[in-house]
Amino acid sequence: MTELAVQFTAHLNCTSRCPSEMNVMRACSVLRPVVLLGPAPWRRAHSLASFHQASQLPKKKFQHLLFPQSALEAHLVRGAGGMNLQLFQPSDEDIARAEKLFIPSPKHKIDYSFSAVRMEHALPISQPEVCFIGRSNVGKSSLIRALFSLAPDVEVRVSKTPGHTKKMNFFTVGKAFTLVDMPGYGYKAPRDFVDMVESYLQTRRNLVRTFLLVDGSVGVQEADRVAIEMCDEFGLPFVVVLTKIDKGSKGVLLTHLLQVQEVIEKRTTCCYPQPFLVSSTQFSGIHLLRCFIAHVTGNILLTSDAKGS
Ligand SMILES: Nc1nc2c(ncn2[C@@H]2O[C@H](COP(=O)(O)OP(=O)(O)O)[C@@H](O)[C@H]2O)c(=O)[nH]1
Ligand SMILES: [Mg+2]
Repeated sequence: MTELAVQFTAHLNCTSRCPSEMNVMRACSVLRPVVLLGPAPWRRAHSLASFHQASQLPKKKFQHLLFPQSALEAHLVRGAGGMNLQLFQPSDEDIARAEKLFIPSPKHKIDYSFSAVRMEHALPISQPEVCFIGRSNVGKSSLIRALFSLAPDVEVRVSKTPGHTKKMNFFTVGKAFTLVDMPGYGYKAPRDFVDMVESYLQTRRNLVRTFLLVDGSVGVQEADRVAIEMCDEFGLPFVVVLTKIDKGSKGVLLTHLLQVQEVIEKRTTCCYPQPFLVSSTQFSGIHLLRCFIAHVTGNILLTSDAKGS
């Protein structure tokens, strides 16, 4: 285990589990968790889930919904940290094209695929993969649910209690890519988190981008710093996503955004310079993130006037 991994383990508040309980958990992990996942015909998409619906908003609101950082720019001192906020700037057409990937059809099925608690259970897949990691309760599952809100049959469980997701949950998006919801670290993280997540991040060949979520209402915590260092040490191309930007004041969010930018600039070499801002409840930044995922998985080429990565 690397030194970082040892440090990382120290951040986990592990609950002891008896061997038989672990065996049951492992055995269950290869089975489809029907209790949690399955058709949910009663679920309605968010009212701003589609680009078309969102485009009915007044112009400024629409702009802030697509590019939440634009609402903060007026508060940034010129030249002080704002320079990387608009690095990925797709056109409306790119965003609309990317959205098609997130809409299921008989030829393009979007579905929960399988869960795994160990790398041996993670079936090798050739299509590009993206994964979402972050502290428990940072909003991983909520974000994935928002990304998939145009596919209401995809059930992504969001819990009120921290530490719910103890497995890697794999979702397939047709033949285009797979998306993985990783177990959270920090409070109540599963004991075998390091084994599972570390080996996943180090060995998953088709992993094209790791999205590391940081709670925008609390800023970078020690466990986040360790995770950032770990991704960088592994040489993974990763992106920081600030979640829950609807919570708290603009001032607090701005402080945390500048803090994240400083960490990216001074402490990383593999991190995409622009942090993404999202609110899964208000749908801010979700359209942009869908487009970024479509772009990094090689599923869309940006129009020539757009700015890519
Ligand atoms: N206000 C707000 N709450 C959120 C947002 N995203 C998630 N939450 C809440 O944060 C809690 C943890 O979310 P969850 O997605 O389960 O986090 P996970 O443990 O990282 O998967 C839940 O109570 C969510 O309702 C958001 O964008 N805004
Ligand atoms: Mg979760």
